[in-house]
This record gives sequence, C-alpha cells and structure tokens, in this order.
Amino acid sequence: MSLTLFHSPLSPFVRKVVVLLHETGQIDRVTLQGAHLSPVAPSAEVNRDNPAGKIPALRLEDGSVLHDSRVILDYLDHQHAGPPLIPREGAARWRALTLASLADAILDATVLLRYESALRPEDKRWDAWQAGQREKIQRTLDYLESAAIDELASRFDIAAIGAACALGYLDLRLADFAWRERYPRLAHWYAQAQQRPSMRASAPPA
Ligand SMILES: N[C@@H](CCC(=O)N[C@@H](CS)C(=O)NCC(=O)O)C(=O)O
Repeated sequence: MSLTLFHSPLSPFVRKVVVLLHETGQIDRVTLQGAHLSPVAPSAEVNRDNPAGKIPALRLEDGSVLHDSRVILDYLDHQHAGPPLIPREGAARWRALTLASLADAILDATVLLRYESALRPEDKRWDAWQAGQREKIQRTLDYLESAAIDELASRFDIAAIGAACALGYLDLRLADFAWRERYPRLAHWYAQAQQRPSMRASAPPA
C-alpha cells in the first residue's frame, strides 16, 4: 500500500511536498489524489481527513493522516536514508525552519490575494487589506534577498524548497509584482533552482 497525497498541481503548499519527495527519491511511494477546493467550495473528502479543509494532507499506510505541509515535510524527511533536508538539531535547524516559515508567509499572503481576486465578490474587496498582503510579500522578499540568499544558495534544503515554491507561485498568481526586477539575487538563484528535476516535475501547468 502506498501513501496518498491530496494534491492539486496549482497548490504551492502541495508543491513543496512533491519537490521534497523528488529530492529524497520517494515520489514512487505516493499516490496523488486530486482535490479541487477553496474556502467557499470545500471538498467533503478532504474535510474528512483534515478538518481544516486544506491541502496538502497525507494519508499514511495505517490510515492516519498528516497535515499541514510543514508536518508532512518533517515526516517525509525522516523517511529516507539520504542527508536530511531539515537539519535535525541545533541552530541550523531553527534557522532553516524559520526561513521555511518566511517562504510560507509569502505563500499565505499570495493565496489570500488570489482568493480575494478570484473568489470574493468585487464590491466586497478591500484595497488596504490587499496592500497589507503585498507589503508582507515585499518585506519577506527584502529579507531573503539581503540576509538569506547565501544560505538558500548553499544547499537545496527545506528553506530553499520553500523559497523556490514561493517564487514560482508569485510567477503564477502575482505576475504584476515583477519580483525579478526588484530582487536580482533571488532571480539569479531561482533561474537555477527552477531547472532542478524536482522543480520541473512539479511545475504548475502553463
Ligand atoms: N498552512 C497550510 C496551508 C495550506 C493551504 O492554504 N492550502 C490551500 C491550497 S494552496 C487550501 O487548501 N485552501 C483551501 C481552503 O483554505 O479552504 C499548509 O502549510 O499546508
């Protein structure tokens, strides 16, 4: 029996999991189960396995379910024999997880902006709230460009997976943000990162 991953090719949180599965040679352990959902169109099947109604969720062989993406990544990183992508202890662990959390902050803000523009009725949209989400993205990218780029470039670990998926998601959903012009070091790094087989195999459909 294999693991079952609730999956959408457009979800950047799912993409992080798929990238780690490729990077650690575990992709063949997983069956992908398509899930189409949003806060206003939930999936009953996902809700049964994750009360929060979100993907990714990973059903294990014994029927238990893991979520969210951070928990799943940690679990899967304990399931392979290669070098861990999440340092197991010490300052390196907290630093890598903190950078990964910053990448998630970009994803959270971008997903919220996407829901705002795609789902919320036009007369209920709130400019100041949208601007606040964009500022979160900008501040986080400022930090990654100025204070974390060398770490991202040093190895493709949990922080780099998160950052690469976040930049890919900006391309997909927030093209007008034009992040490459503002963040040339991240742009240079991402140009190489997106060529990795794991990133190519998990790229959202054009
Ligand atoms: N913190 C969660 C976020 C997951 C998330 O927001 N997933 C989106 C898809 S990209 C989702 O399931 N949205 C449906 C909803 O919010 O109802 C994680 O890291 O897994």
